[in-house]
Formats: sequence, structure tokens, C-alpha cells
Amino acid sequence: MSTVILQVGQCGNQIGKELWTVMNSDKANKLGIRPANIHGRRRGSGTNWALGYYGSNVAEEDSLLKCTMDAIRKEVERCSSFSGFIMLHSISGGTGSGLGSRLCEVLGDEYSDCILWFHNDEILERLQRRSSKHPEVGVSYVTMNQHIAKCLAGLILPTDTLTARSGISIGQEPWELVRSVTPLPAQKFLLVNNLTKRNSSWENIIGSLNQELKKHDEDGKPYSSLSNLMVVRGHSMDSFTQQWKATEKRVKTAYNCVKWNPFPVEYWTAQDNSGTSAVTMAANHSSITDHLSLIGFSARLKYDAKAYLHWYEKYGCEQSDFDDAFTVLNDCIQAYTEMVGR
Ligand SMILES: Nc1nc2c(ncn2[C@@H]2O[C@H](COP(=O)(O)OP(=O)(O)OP(=O)(O)O)[C@@H](O)[C@H]2O)c(=O)[nH]1
Ligand SMILES: [Mg+2]
Repeated sequence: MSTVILQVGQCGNQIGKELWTVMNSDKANKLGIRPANIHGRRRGSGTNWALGYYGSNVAEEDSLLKCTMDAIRKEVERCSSFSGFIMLHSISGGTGSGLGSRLCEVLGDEYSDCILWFHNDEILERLQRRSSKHPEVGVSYVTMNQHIAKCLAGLILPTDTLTARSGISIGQEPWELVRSVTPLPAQKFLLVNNLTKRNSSWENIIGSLNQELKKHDEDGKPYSSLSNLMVVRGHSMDSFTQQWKATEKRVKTAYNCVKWNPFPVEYWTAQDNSGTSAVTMAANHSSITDHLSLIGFSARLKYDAKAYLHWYEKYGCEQSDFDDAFTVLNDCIQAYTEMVGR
């Protein structure tokens, strides 16, 4: 099974760079991007979603969308057994957000199978807290991207759990993640965290991850999670599996798993003799509704004040596009709220 990774816009490319570094760290033959697959324009999309989505008025043959689609098509044809795309992009610039949305649609995947959501402010806060013991280590974009890359690699790199007895991995981790943690049609968001340590017990690492999780909203209402996946990579897999029952109990409590899912926490293991122990946690967690509500709230304020609207209309956005976007956002929030019974 082969995956094609798409990096769109500045953020998508910068995170992609760190992801390749993590994925290549233990390989003799380094993987990378084929130069012919790099496409761009001298100027970006000026933080304008509509410009990223509709493109500027260049001839169709020269458009960024067309060049990108041609490259994607060729890359998919090269795959022996193509299984899907992973796209890295931000949602607040113009290219990553606009062209990224367009690519999702054109690739026949209007409703993505799964969205791994990284909120910069939360990541910054998380890493600042971790580095408070070492204030000399500043938290830069590079540090944040390295963390995001570890979260992604933790989930998508081969695991022993999904590797056939022959020892050959068919690379089904990304798709199995979608199937097991986001099986419902409207709850497709995952929040991800990773902690990688040397000389630390599983219990310690998982305890720290549980502590970093936001457990309730500003009004004190507890969040819940629908389903979760823990991927564990390290040397002492036996000790991890022996403790699983106790670990599962702690995770169920920390993540306040919904009662109707009989198996809300799954785990995969991967033997890794690099000397580190890494736990990556992907949670289908109701705190995502706070992020979505905030986006909806600030978009609505700007929309009602007609702020920047001409920028979007100039490139082809219509009233119905805004209405549709608000509806989709509200439906998403409602779907989560109903499922967790908040
Ligand atoms: N975590 C992280 N966030 C980034 C990075 N670069 C930009 N961002 C965030 O992404 C948003 C802006 O999106 P960009 O990816 O820079 O925009 P773009 O896709 O290049 O779009 P245009 O510049 O408008 O063409 C802002 O919220 C930035 O804080 C990065 O390397 N890492
Ligand atoms: Mg840019």
C-alpha cells in the first residue's frame, strides 16, 4: 500500500520537511520529494482563501491547481498499490487553506476521511510547559514542527501490530487509524499528542500525556472522547502489554470515554531499539468543538460586518459559499455535541 504525501503552502511544507527528517532518521536510503513534484508561484495567495481556492486569472494550463494535479496523477500512477493521500496544510493562510480545500474536492475526497488537528497556540503552550525546566530551549516554529512531525510519524510509521507475520509491513497504519478512531461520518477530527523520552517508564510517559490533556471547558463542563488510539514505540514492549489493563483504565478516566463505545481505547506497538520510548495518542475528543465554535464565532463577526468580503468575492466566492461553510461548521459542532451527550 502506498501513500502520497501532499504539502501545500508554507506551513504544510515546513511541517513536511520535519516529517521527512523523522521518517528518515533510521533509514539508510533516505526518502524525499521528487524535484519535479515541487510546484509554486513567486507570490503566495496573500492570506486569501478565495485566491488559493479559485486561483488567479492565469491560463488554465499554467494554473497551480493544474500543475499540482498533473504531478499527483503521475505520482499515483507510480504507486504499486495506491491507498490514499495525506495532506499537510494550515487553515489560515491562502495557499494551504484555499488550494488545500480545492485539492480535497478535486481528489474526490470532499469530506476528508480524518483530520489531524494541530492548534498552534495549544502546541506552543504544551511545549513551553515541557521546556519550563529548560528555559534556555526556546519554542520556535521549528520546535513546534518537530513535535507535530513526531505526532504524525508516531501514527503513520509501520507498527508490529499491523505487520504481517512475514515481517513485511504493507503500510496500512494511516487507513487503519481512520477506520478505528474516526468510523462515524460526522466526527472526523483527531487531536494528537506525542511524548518521546529516554530512561522513562511507560507509566510515567502516559501519566504526563494524560496530564497535558484538556479535561474540561472554561465553564468546567467535562469533555469526552469517542475513541482513541495509543501507539507505543520502544524497547520494552512486553512490559507495556503486561500493564495494559491498568493503563487502559487510566486512559479511559483521563479521556472520559463515552459509555456507549465498548472499546474506546486501542493500542498498537512497535519494537524500536533506538533507546527512546515514545507514546503517541490520537483522540477523537469533544474539545474540538471549542476550536470550531471559536472559528465560527470570529468568522460570523467579520462576515456580518462585511469585513474583507470584497477580497473573497473578487476571486469568485459567493454568498452561498459562506452560508454553506457556516452550515457545515455548525453541523459538525452539533454532531459532536450529540454524540458525547454534552
Ligand atoms: N505550526 C506551524 N504553523 C505555521 C508555520 N508556518 C505558518 N504557520 C501558520 O500558518 C498560518 C498561515 O499559513 P501559511 O501556511 O503561512 O500560509 P500559506 O499556505 O503559505 O498561504 P499564503 O502565504 O497566503 O499563500 C498562520 O496561522 C501561521 O501561524 C509552520 O511552519 N508551523
Ligand atoms: Mg505563504
